[in-house]
Amino acid sequence: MISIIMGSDSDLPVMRQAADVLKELEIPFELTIVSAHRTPERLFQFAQSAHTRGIKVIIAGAGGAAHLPGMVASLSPLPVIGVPIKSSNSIDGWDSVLSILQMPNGVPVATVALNASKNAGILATQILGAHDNAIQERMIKYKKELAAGVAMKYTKLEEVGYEAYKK
Ligand code: RP5
Repeated sequence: MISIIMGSDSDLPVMRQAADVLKELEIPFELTIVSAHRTPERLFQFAQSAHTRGIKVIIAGAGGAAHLPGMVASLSPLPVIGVPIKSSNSIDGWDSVLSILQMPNGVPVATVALNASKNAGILATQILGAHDNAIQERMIKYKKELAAGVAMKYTKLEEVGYEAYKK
């Protein structure tokens, strides 16, 4: 089971992409709001108990002064994937990226690209797949589908030429 948490419901349009890919890959997940600044007690309660509830990986998204992933990583023994979000209080997205990325030694957060919660879902699945063959098989299939999608595009592009090519 994967846990997807975010600092605010305003993060949902980005964070739902993690949920969508986990659904596609048939990985069970929960999704909720935990705010580092507005609900600090809830953050502590969540982070200290997640591993006791069968959660294996935490995906945490936040924007601006994005302390949620790092604080969860400081309290939980689980791997934490951080999703920096360009949110309403973010200057340009770099604030979110650096807040999540620049963790001190001893407290890692696996940080994906800005707004890349889909990649967070895929990475979480790959972590589960490292010790679950059925899940790993799904990732192998997923990668084959990615390659097949690109093959269709370059075959068409080479066939019709760049001027006639339409997406
Ligand atoms: C962060 O502040 C949240 O993760 C969100 O990205 C941002 C803005 O929150 P709202 O003011 O929209 O609730 O803590």
